[in-house]
Amino acid sequence: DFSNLYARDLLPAKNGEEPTMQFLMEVVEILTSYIKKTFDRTTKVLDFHHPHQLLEGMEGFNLELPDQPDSLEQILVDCRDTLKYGVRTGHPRFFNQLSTGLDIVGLAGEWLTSTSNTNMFTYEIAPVFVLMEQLTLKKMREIVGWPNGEGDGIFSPGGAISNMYSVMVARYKVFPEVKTKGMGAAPRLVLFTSELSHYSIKKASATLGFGTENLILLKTDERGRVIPAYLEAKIIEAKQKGYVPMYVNATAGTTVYGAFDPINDIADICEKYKIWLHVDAAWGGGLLMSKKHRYKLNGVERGGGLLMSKKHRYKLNGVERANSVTWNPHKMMGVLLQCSAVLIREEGLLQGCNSMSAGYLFQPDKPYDVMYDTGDKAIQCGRHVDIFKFWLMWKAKGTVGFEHQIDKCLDLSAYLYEKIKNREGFEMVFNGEPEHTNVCFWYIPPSLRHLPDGEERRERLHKVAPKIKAMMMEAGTTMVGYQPQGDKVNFFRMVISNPAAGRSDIDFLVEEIERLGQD
Ligand code: ABU
Repeated sequence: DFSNLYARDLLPAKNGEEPTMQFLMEVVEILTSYIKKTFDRTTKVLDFHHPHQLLEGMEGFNLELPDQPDSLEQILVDCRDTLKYGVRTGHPRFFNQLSTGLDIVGLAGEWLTSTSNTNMFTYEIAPVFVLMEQLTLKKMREIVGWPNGEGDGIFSPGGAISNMYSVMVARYKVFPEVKTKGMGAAPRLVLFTSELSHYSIKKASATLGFGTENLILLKTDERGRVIPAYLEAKIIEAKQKGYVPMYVNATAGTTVYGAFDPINDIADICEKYKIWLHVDAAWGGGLLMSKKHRYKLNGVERGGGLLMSKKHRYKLNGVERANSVTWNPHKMMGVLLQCSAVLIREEGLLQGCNSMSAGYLFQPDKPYDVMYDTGDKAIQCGRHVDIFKFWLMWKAKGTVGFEHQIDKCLDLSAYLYEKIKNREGFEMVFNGEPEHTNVCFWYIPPSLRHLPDGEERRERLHKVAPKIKAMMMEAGTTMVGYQPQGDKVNFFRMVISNPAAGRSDIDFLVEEIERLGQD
């Protein structure tokens, strides 16, 4: 009975050990029951309520903060209800986001991380985690293809921040004086990225003082990939205007289409004009773990072995030529949120760019090698331990386990593509097999199927995906994203990164869209 017990009765209170253990056992019961339900296909993905309903308070669950302490009984109700009214992002039928899944070993890592409640800024207070981070970053750089995994990097609070780091470091490389004198010390700098790249590149341009007008958006082909000749033309145009082209972002796996920009062609241009090449592989980086999906060999035999053509265009071919790479294990690798790395090929730039040498934290005369005090490379001071769950998952699966997991997701997206490409009522947004797990399509309800192409059809079709999605959320059966893009009206974007998903879940999604999409 927790009705007469309060937080003040738990450890470190005198005689607090027993109530603490009982309370935590109850919490574990809540957690394990949630986990079991998450993987049970007969449970809903979500129990949707509008914000005003949750704010008004559900039975026994009130979001308002009290002046006086609630009993532990109420706290346990709050724990249960918080999960109950949330979304089960690990459910095999949750396809709404790029980050999905509920890895059990990762979860154990996250619990232990919270229990240790420490900060990544110094070796002094996070010795094991700092070493795990260094070793894991090195392994990731090896997989990118940098010799001996040399270089630098840091885990950051998400892909947008990782991308921002890349822009900062690129600027520091060419105009280090901006750190002390500000942007007035540099000429007019311009950056380049695809019109379909993640909006974080635009955000970084604004936040870091370049201005969004100095970010040149590049045209893409029918599959959403940068057209290299267009990039080169834009670089020449910028130079003719007296601007300094400084940074090119190539995306490996765009957010909506899952497109891979041709990295080798872009790298050739960057080398020619001496421009920093960043590869935003936040979404596509996971494919680096897959032999099948990262490379394409050109089949030219040399010295008895197969050599990969430097020029070959295939997904991540050429990524090793980048100066920096963003890679989010919390997406395709199914690591629990958050887990995002920025990798930098040249050592020393991160430290040079961001260090402020705060004397109270980064004392040079500590009793250990202070190069392990990695916190001054960050733009944050306090930094969450994102590494442990990832390191633990890697230990538990091995590299080969991640490879299987990723290959399975790509197989499932191929299955979905084959299933709907010629199915009545479905229309693909672009032709051809998806490069990543993104499958983009319209569902055409029966009443629109015979309407001729034109404004009326477009207007009506634009409303279909939001309407089906709203019904899906109300029913709580599955979740998938939608959006307009360019001149294309709202379409569904199916993405598969959830290791729990199987063919039956893909079948379910398709049938659910058909069921809800009847006129
Ligand atoms: N950082 C991009 C995530 C977008 C998505 O999950 O759909």
